[in-house]
Amino acid sequence: MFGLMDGFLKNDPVSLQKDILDHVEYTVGRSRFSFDDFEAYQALSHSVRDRLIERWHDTQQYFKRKDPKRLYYLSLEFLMGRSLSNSVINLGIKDQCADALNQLGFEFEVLAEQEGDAALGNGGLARLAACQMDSLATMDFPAWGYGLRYQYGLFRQVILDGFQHEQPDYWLNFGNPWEIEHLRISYAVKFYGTVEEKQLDGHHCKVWVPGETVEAVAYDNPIPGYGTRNTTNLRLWAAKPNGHYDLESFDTGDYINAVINRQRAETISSILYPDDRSYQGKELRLKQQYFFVSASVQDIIRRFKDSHRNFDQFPEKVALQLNDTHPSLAIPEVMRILVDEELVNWHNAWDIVRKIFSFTVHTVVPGGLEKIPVDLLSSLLPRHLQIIYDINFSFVEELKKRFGLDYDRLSRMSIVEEGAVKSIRMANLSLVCCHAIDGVSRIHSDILKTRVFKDFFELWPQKFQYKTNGVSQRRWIVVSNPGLCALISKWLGTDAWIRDIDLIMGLRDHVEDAELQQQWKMVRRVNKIRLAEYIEAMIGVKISPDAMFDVQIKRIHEYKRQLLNILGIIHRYDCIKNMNKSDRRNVVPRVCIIGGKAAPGYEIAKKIIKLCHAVGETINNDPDIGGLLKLVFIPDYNVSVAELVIPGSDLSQHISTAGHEASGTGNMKLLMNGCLLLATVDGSTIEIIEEIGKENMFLFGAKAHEVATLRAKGQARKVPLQFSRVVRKIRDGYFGSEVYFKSLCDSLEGSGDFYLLGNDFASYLEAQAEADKAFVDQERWTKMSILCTAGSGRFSSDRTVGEYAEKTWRIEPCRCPF
Ligand code: 26W
Repeated sequence: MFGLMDGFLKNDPVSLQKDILDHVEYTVGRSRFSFDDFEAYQALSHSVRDRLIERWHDTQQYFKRKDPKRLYYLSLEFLMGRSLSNSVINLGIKDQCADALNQLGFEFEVLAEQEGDAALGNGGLARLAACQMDSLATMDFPAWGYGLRYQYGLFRQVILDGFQHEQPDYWLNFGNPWEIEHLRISYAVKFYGTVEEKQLDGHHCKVWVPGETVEAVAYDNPIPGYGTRNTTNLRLWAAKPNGHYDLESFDTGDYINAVINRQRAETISSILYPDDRSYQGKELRLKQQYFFVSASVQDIIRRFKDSHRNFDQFPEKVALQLNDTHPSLAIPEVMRILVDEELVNWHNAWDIVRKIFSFTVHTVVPGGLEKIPVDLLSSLLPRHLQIIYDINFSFVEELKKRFGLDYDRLSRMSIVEEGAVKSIRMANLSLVCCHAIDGVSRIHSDILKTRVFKDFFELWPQKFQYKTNGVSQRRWIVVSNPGLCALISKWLGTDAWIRDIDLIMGLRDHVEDAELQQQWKMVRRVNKIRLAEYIEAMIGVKISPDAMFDVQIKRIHEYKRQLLNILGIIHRYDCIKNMNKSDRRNVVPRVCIIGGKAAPGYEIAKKIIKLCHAVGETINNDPDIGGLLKLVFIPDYNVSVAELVIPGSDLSQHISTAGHEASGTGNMKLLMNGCLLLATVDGSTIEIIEEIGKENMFLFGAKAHEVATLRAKGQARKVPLQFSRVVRKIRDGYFGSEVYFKSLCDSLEGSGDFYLLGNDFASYLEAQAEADKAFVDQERWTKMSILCTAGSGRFSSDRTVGEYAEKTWRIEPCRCPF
């Protein structure tokens, strides 16, 4: 092994340089005297990977020896983004790497840009999983993540003539140095077939005879903690054809087709579903869910059995967290393995299941709750359907005892939904079988308790908890905003806040210090210039860093109301056009930045993207407007684009119709970076208000408790004149494409406007005017910005994960010695 000493790889620049050159030659296969940026990136990554593997092994050995209770985090999606910068920072070797590269004539930042994103997720839920993995490792928790190794991540968004087009993201094309392929760690996952009754060792057993078997192969992605040797694991499964050949299928003589059929197994892990709205009831999606869940559960049980003789201690050693209901087939899978294969009796197995599972809900929209058609389940997973029916039978009996024959209630709460399409309600299954159900913010939890899962809350109030989401300050300050990171450490006199986020409050003591304010502004300006350069390079629009950068970056959804933002911009444009010269001097120049992907089948979201471009086209090319207003759409918004946009933003919008955003995590990232928020009183924003005070943000709009009444009013709702005027402009074709935009306009007027844009428009404009006023006074703005960062401590995923560890998972840190 390269640069080895005392069993550890050395981290000084000279040793690193030698390792990099060795990897150029032996791994990349290039001459050490001639290689380009990408090859240097590959060699550097492999040198970092070696160090990760070393720590990974030590950590797993240590866990094995100590045998602590472990957490397994099951998620169908992880949005990891890039790994290089994060890894070298968490390993504490960034400066040494930079030095080593400098002497070779390379620049670390340039190499870091060579890496593509690992985009194995859609949005908030998936990035939350990534931040929580970082916190789990940093806080020394014995935790592993489990997921799917999609060959195609979330589609790339390409904009042509203002329309979104989706291109496949074949992210493994250029290799992936951050994973370790373990061809020998694999499990058979079964599908289809029948269930037979048999006598086995004197037990009456159900035996599932599958119709198809697919192999799950492990790919491990080391997750290094910061300031610790602990390096945990994200194990992703890839589907491969099973090695056991059914001779019959080859006997037909059609050898070619037999092989091709088997090869189809790989489609299971080939593509991430890009819809973050509703459950589609597609067979492939169900196969993906079961595939990753079954391999993970088999792996977990195998590991437990390595050091335990029976399952008595299982609940003291294992906690399983379900990231939404997507992995909830893990519940019947654990039952099946325990009862059918390990011959644990049903009662004991059920006792175990009820103690080990917990789940988190990430949506408020009932349409987002998964339902699996019974027909589909009975053909794909016949044994699991039986198990679910058995669980439901006992549950319904329990309900009858408690509530009597209240059939309405019984049918609402049943795991099985009768109706045109008989289905399994995955949320109800999870509610029945988990010991804890978490919302992702306080208001979200209240909505779950009083509306979405009201019946279950009445039955089991103690199961309902909430853990407000958080984000990792390592990724969202240290990696993405090194300038601000250095400034924070300088003024706090320590960098300990990177592990202990509460210290960041200490910035409040310096908020009046003119020197800090000056330095704060400088750092922010450098970030704005970097962002301006990126925007010019990407879409050719020149913007001035003197303007206020106002951003809205998130998936495109009606409830997130990007449309409200665009209507506000049209209104602003109109106002400027109607101003005389002297009034224009008082206008605060703005650059409005919108970024986000629309689900491929979500027509209205796609129209919103087109409208954004059409409006931008008009405004940006209007010489009469000059530098006072620009609207740009940043294409292909993803984690690494976020890392660039967030540090360079002055104002950010989180303007969902109150009661619709379960939590929101973008608001936390922007807050940490000193970006002010313009927001509705929704999701985690409510808790942000408690931390930084409403005087340091711009709030507007109807409150969650008013929404139902407002909706009921329908056309009787007051809508300001400015709103109708702006919609009229779109209808009249001022921005072109009037036929295409008609349905968008219709959704805002008449009996439509479900998301209350018209109702909130006046107060939205007022909040925007307040933001303008605050920006004019740069000293005040800078102080508010500092107070945002200072007040962001509660929104670290370290806090979230700490709460889960204590209240839900009941796990303790297990710190591997250096
Ligand atoms: C089955 C289709 C589907 C797929 C994904 C439905 C719903 C989803 C996710 C739950 C959508 C999602 O990412 N939700 C977001 O989760 C974040 C993390 O908790 C929250 O901050 C956001 O408010 C929530 O929209």
